[in-house]
Amino acid sequence: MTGKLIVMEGGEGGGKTTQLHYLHRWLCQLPAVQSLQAEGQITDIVVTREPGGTLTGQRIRQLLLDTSPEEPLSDRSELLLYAADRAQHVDHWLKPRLAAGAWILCDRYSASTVAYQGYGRELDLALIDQLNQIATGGLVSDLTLWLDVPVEVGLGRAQARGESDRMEQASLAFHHRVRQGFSQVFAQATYPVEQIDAMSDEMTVAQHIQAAMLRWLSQWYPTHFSS
Ligand code: T5A
Repeated sequence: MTGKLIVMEGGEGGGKTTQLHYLHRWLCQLPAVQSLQAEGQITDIVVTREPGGTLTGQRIRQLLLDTSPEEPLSDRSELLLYAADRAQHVDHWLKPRLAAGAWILCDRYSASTVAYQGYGRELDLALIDQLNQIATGGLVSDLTLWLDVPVEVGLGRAQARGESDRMEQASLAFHHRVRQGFSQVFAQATYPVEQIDAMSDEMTVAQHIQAAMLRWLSQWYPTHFSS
């Protein structure tokens, strides 16, 4: 793989989607990034998400987030649908672009399944680990940015937007377990993780993310980014 997979993770309303778009705009405007593009070291900088990064994934996303399904989704069905979405995304979207040299900014990845289905739904963590292995085909992120915010604050932001989806409607206890799950997963992660305090206003959070990115960019591309 010659590109970079940069993942944004966290609970509801942490501001991942907002920050992914700020990050995308900021990266595209950096002179050092433009040089890397001119030299052909980066082909493209693109944004995607899970669930729903592919056409098949968009259909799976509808099944997962529908608030009034014809029949309730069981927890195991939910787990398998997230895994199917990821397998499709990895094979048909992420791997080909990474192989071509793209930087991919991805809204959620495998840690979400451990946090939500493992800790939130309390499904077997070893089974989830195996499923993640199958779904990712071993593809891990080059950098994960964990936007951490207290559960009540994040849910409050998500609910202030209006309608909530099926996952947002889960109990407060569920979302507390999810936050605990992220903290456990990232404490044991074998890939780089930067914890970002997402309590501040959007611009301050964006600055924290940019500072974290610059630390990694100067490791990855020392000739283009001075540390
Ligand atoms: N899921 C996903 C699993 O259960 N297992 C899995 O394996 C995977 C991959 C996805 C759902 O699926 C679950 C997790 C999710 O429940 P989604 O719609 O993609 O559904 O949900 P989220 O990823 O949670 O997206 P949200 O849009 O709800 O949250 P974001 O992206 O963290 O937050 P964002 O940027 O949309 O902001 C939310 C609101 O807060 C405001 C924004 O303007 C917006 O109104 N905001 C701020 N307000 C104050 N201060 C800040 N710093 C703010 N930043 C944003």
